[in-house]
Amino acid sequence: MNEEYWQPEIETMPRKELKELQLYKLRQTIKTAMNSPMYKKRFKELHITPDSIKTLDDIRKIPFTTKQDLRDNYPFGLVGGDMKDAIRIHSSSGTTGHPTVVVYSKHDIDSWANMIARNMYMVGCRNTDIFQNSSGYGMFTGGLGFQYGAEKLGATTIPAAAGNSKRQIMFIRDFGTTCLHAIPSYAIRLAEVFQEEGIDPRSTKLRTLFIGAEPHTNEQRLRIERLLGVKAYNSYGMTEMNGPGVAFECKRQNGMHLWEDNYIVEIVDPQTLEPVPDGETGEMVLTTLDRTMMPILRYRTRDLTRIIPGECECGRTHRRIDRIKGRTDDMFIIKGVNVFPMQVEKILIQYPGIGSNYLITLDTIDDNDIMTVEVELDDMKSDVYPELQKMTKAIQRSLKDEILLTPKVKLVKKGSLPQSDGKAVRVKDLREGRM
Ligand code: DLL
Repeated sequence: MNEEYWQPEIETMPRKELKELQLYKLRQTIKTAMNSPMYKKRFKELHITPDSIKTLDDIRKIPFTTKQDLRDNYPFGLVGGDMKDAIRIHSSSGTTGHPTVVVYSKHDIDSWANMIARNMYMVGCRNTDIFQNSSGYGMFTGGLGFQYGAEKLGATTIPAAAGNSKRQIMFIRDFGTTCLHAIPSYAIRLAEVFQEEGIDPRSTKLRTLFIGAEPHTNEQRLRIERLLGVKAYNSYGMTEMNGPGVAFECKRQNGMHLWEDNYIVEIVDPQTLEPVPDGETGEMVLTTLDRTMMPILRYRTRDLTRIIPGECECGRTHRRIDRIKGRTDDMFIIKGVNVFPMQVEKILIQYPGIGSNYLITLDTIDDNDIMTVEVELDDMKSDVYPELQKMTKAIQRSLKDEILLTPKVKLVKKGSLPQSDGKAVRVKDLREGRM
């Protein structure tokens, strides 16, 4: 396999130099963070300054940052740059109460776009390629994130946005799309529509897929590759860390290179929060190194993964993380939307006559991911049919407003859902290939 690099000096930087670069950037990052209301207070209490960081291991003197910290300091409490330099805000779905907000300067947007261009180049995309993005545009980072990255690469971009599969296929055929960004569940849906329309995806120019934003197994990836006749590369990221682009597979498709010039990665035991050795699974903790507006230090991602030990044949020196194996909290992702069971609960309790026992079932039917919310009724209500129907519809609408997708809602008799003695099991995931 011939290797070409977007930024050879950075991508293949000897590890010793890479660590020196990280140390330098970490100190800069602390300097910026010290101007933010949240970190200013925190660092003062703990006497942390750039000078307290003498080696990379000293990062452990810095406390973790959590999603709760971002919510408590909503919206701009982590901003360390000057707001007059802010040019964009993104926010993440899947939070109850305040969303998680990230603010970007021009530098931050450029740096993020460069990282995505680096990823696309790594798997063979060039400025002659035609890139189509089936991600939702707007506050979700998969839209504009990839858009700016693909433009930076110089590809011709088609910001098709989410949904309307027949139109996606029309664009793929008419515009000669060669590479596509899709969440894995949507890639499967698209393959199904190709089949329904009687079109062989292999008759198009589509060859490369970037898939991410939700967990998927290697079997699902192989299925996507087989159905669409493409190579599908895993792409990891999260809003708090910019969005997509944080880690990406190279042509070896054996783990995702995490860009260590822009992030420090730690894997910790989720219970003790102590580091685990390379190769062992734990919770990933990330620190931004190249953000001038809103740095985040030691962010607990809640994602479980491991560092893949050893060097990659591609020659890149940035370490690889394994496919995400799960989360340490109860968040689940369906059709690319992040959902916490608490969000569902919050809606259900607003309805009189509804009991407190509920169950969310996730299933794949005809290659489509479906979410069903079953909730127990209080005794009296259960036989007034028109009223029940009205309430089902109303709950469905409120859930849609809260979680941005429409689940099936079933009101069931009191006592008919499983009861648990310990921690209630709120989510049953029956989707194909779930771990
Ligand atoms: O999903 C950013 C993104 C967009 C990544 C497009 C890749 C492609 P959030 O909505 O903030 O951001 O969700 C972040 O999604 O903590 C993981 O749990 C999950 N996730 C993201 N990428 C992957 C992946 C975007 N490749 C959360 N495999 C993260 C498994 C993923 N899970």
